[in-house]
Amino acid sequence: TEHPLLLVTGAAGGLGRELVPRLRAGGFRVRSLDLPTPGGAADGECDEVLVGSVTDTDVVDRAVAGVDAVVHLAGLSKERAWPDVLQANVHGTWVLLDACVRAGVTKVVFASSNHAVGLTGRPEGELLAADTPFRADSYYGWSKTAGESLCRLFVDRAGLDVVVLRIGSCFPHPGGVRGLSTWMSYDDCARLVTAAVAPQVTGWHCVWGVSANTRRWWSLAEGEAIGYHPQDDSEQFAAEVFAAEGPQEDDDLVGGDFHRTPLGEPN
Ligand code: 15L
Repeated sequence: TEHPLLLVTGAAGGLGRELVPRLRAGGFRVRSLDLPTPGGAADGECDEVLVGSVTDTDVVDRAVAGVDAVVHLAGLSKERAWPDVLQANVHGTWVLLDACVRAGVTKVVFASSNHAVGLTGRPEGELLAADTPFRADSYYGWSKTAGESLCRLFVDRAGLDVVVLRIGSCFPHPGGVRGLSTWMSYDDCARLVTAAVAPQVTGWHCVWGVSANTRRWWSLAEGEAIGYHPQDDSEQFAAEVFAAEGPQEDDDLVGGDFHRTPLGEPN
């Protein structure tokens, strides 16, 4: 189609509401799915709006019908109690993938997180590959390893084409010293999703979701291989970050301080 139709789950979340207008400006039509969120996607901001849970098979079946690709952002985005993480992030991902198979939708982009490998040490003088082994730092991070692994099963057993994005810190600004390494601008996020949904990107891919930060720890090679060419660099914020925080680091791990929160306690 001339204007491919994307389902964006979690479209009313912090990332979704920044991503959706950029995707629409880039020529995509967007169907959104999210919980009834105050201030969520309003009429006119998406081409089609569906309200419901990604764990609700009936809603998800309607959501995936006829779309060219799915961008799966829905889920809890931080540490939460085990049953909630399991239901929203793990079961919700299964409901979605299973619905895609039954509907004949083959292309899925999965929003994973650096916290899937959050206990990995920060490298010096080298960049971590995008397929760095799982080393979750939290139930939240573990749920992303489970989601990645479930996606892989659906690639291998059901013929889906999945791009897993191990997203760093996708916010308006890097926020702190760690963010100078982990930041991904919203514009680069839209570039990455645009590259990932392209039909010629098939099979299994796992890439870092990060901008071209001077201080990044993560390889851009895997992203470049699918056509992601980031244009932003957190270095433009470095002076103000160091002025506010000083050069000292918090933790020596990719996932920063997530490992300091007791498992299952909201952070
Ligand atoms: C994440 O996975 C979270 O969703 C986000 O809120 C940030 O904490 C981000 O990681 C990060 O590591 O900065």
